[in-house]
Amino acid sequence: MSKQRGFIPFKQTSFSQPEMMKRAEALYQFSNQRRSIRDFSDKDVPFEVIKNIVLTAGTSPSGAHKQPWTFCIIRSNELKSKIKTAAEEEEYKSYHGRMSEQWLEDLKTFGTDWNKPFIETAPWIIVVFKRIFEFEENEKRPNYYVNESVGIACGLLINAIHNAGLATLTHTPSPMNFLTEILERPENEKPYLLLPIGYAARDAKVPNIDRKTFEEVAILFD
Ligand code: IYR
Repeated sequence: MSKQRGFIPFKQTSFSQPEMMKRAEALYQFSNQRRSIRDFSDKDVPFEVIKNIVLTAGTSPSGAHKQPWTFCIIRSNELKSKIKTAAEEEEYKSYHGRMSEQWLEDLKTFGTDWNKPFIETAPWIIVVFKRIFEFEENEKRPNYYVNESVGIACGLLINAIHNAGLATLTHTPSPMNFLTEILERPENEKPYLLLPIGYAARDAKVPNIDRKTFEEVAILFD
């Protein structure tokens, strides 16, 4: 049984209305500059920055506050090389038979293929694992809303990376059980997302695409 620790007072950080409006608009404008990047520079990024990014992701809400995530933070060239080789092997099969014609057509906009050089070029890779259950005193204990919790944590992670002036990509090699083996994760963890982190290459290009408008994504029930 987990220990109950009662309740403590909460003090909201709040702002005047003009300040609130300025902050909300500024965060939107800044977030709207984020792009998924596939061409990375090999310029290094201090570990302290990566640590704070991961700590930010860990502020995510989660089902019953189980915090069902593990962030594998990888700088080792040997591991990155193993991961790249294994990811490309799976991706090659995906691009040559496993993905539907429609899927391949939909990806043409992004110019992706089975080659994943960014796994080795970016100074850091984070592989996020979801913890589908916990072992406590040799017994299995459930986690709740694991996909939702880890998805939200990854959203915070991505915005924290952008906030630091760095670039990332949500890479989901499929299937990705090779990550369990290479990173020697226990059976209660399943790979969820791979994110290279670093500076965009000087000559990086991004697809010329738009975001949906407010009217396209929102319905106001006033
Ligand atoms: N995982 C593959 C394919 C891929 C799928 C989607 I949906 C994308 O938005 C982008 C790529 C890859 O990483 O190339």
